[in-house]
Amino acid sequence: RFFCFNTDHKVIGVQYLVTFVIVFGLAGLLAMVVRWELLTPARDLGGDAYNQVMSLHGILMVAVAVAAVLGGLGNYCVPLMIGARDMAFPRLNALSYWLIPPVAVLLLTAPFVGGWDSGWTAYPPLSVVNAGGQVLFIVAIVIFGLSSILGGLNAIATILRMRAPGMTMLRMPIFVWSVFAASIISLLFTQFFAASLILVLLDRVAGTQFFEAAGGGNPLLYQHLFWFYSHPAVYVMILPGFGITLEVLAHFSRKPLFAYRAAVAGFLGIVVLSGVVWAHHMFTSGMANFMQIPFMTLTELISIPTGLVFLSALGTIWRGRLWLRTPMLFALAVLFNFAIGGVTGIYLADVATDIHLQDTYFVVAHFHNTLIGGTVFAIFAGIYYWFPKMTGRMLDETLGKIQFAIMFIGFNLTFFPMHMSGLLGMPRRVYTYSEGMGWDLWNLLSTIGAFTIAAAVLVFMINFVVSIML
Ligand code: CU1
Repeated sequence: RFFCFNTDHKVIGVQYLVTFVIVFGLAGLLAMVVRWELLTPARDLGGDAYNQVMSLHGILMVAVAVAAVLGGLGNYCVPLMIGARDMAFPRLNALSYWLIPPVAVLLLTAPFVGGWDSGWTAYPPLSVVNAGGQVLFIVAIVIFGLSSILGGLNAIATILRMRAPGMTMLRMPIFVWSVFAASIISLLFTQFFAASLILVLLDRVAGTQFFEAAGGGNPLLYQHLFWFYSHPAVYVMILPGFGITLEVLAHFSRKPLFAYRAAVAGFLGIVVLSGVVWAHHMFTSGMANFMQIPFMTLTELISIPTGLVFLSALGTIWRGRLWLRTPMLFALAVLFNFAIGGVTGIYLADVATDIHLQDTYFVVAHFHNTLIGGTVFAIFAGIYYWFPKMTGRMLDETLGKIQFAIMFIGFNLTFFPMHMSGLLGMPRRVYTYSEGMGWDLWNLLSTIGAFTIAAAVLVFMINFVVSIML
């Protein structure tokens, strides 16, 4: 059943989860290559190979973060949580999943036609003139975008129309609300990423000059279109992570969720604000100066709805009788890790500090704190929490705690030092770096940390196999 076109939401949820756990493993191996290269300033791979590895790591991880929770746990849990028999459009649901394997094939064959070296952001002019792998990347992302849009549409229709009698919107489990909020963003914003890449494709193959300054085009136009999707996309990645975290915190604190309505308002506030903050990625790119203060202010306003979510989380564990099982440990770690990612975000949203921090390792540290420390830790909380529901078996608790301990230490060992190397001015997206700048020690620690995370994921894989087999 799991290798065929199947319209059952549980089967599709498992298909998504298994697929993205594998993609996560692959993208993680690429991260090890990146960290190996950066262990010392010496040149191991060289610039071309490094850029391709870094680009592939970026886009695969973005895909994992966008689709693993929504497609996997969202598909599996949402119909069960609202008392629906299945998703609103079961065949569309299966289609959304089966659009993913071609995406994987395109991305993984790209290295054989020269790869692409423009990162997951694919900025022109580089993305218009580089090797042919870029074309495969563009086609892959357009297909992946279609899958996201259809998935978002399906989830929204399901949540609005398929609830059992008596399941009003404000009685829905908080995870369902988080899927609903993220799906609105998927449905509305994904098209802009696809559109920006199709314009790049036209510039490459049809002779248009959308991004060619000599022909009257403007490369900055791409960045506006791209970030108009890609900032909201970070909330597609984190909102369902928040949803899982709140579910798990409530369960293992043995209390109902605190300030449920505030958390819902927080999710919806994030959806609204997500569409008006994109230019915070462009403070140093030559955008008009008068746009800086409004975008800074709007971005910093995001702290308010995010603060509501944290209020709900902290109020839930406050005076709870905490039961520190593996899912709970991961959920508590989400709060710790994401708090760091949130606070460092303020310095990046602030024009004056961002001018210094832009394109340094501080940025890399910031978004890995939110996306690994937040989303990936939440995915593990969700997998440990719902695995028994899916399989009828528990994941091993001892191995789970070992995985958690190794991963929490490894994660912070990897990304805390990146704040330091970033503050010292180390640029991101480089395969080598100057000696004598004080960057060596921090890079050594980051690399040790990265391999520690890999060890933790290995423990998870062992736990998964052992728990399924025995
Ligand atoms: Cu952003």
